[in-house]
Amino acid sequence: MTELTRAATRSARPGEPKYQWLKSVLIEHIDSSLTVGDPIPSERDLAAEFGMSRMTARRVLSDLVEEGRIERKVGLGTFVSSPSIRLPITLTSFTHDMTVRGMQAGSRILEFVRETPQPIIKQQLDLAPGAEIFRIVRLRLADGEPMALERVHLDASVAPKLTAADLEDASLYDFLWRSESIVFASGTQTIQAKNLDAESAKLLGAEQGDAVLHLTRTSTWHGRKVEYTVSAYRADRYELSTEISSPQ
Ligand code: 16G
Repeated sequence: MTELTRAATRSARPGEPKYQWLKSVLIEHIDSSLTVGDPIPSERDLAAEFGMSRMTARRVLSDLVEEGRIERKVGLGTFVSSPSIRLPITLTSFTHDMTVRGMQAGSRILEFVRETPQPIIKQQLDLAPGAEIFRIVRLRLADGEPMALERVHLDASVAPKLTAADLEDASLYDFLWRSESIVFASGTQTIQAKNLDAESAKLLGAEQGDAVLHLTRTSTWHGRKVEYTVSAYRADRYELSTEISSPQ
């Protein structure tokens, strides 16, 4: 008897439909005994072990795939998948978004330079001639795992004392608040689906061509555009969510 069938026998409820029974047993087994990447028994093994039709076992597995609990890898089998992180579309920081999910936010700084911006950035931030920016490229981590690549362009005049050391595993938005009393109150954000290039894929521990959520954010402080950031979030780990309301 496998660990799974032992758990199933313990939790069997008389009269419960087989579909429901297998689904709750698998969810309980994934949550209590398995971790991301562990294999799930095949539809044929489940049907034999649980004394049900393959069609019922297939339906349960398909539902769990749809719910993001497990994933099928062609030719290899079915495995426990990483749960998606639901991100609200608000003006919060990466550190905040991970902290409220009980995860430890981190950063690897790949570039930190103060420079005269490219014309496109100058235009995005409405900068005066001669103005400088901080261009900061960071790999963002959650519990040590690469999650997103961020390219921040920050109007240097609002935080002239900022150094790379201030952002070592630390929040830019926290620094702006503590050091300059800056809190972004509004902005715009656009979201596109893109595929990873080879270099970004390597940094994110993904494959070239994998899907990413490409987010572009402009953040405003006292009516002034201060931050223009382009980020690539791993599409296998994130889903975006927003409140919706009627147009009236
Ligand atoms: C988020 C923002 C990014 C901001 C960063 C600050 C998106 C798409 N981007 O990742 O614009 O610079 O948070 O994070 O949401 P931090 O305060 O943790 O450094």
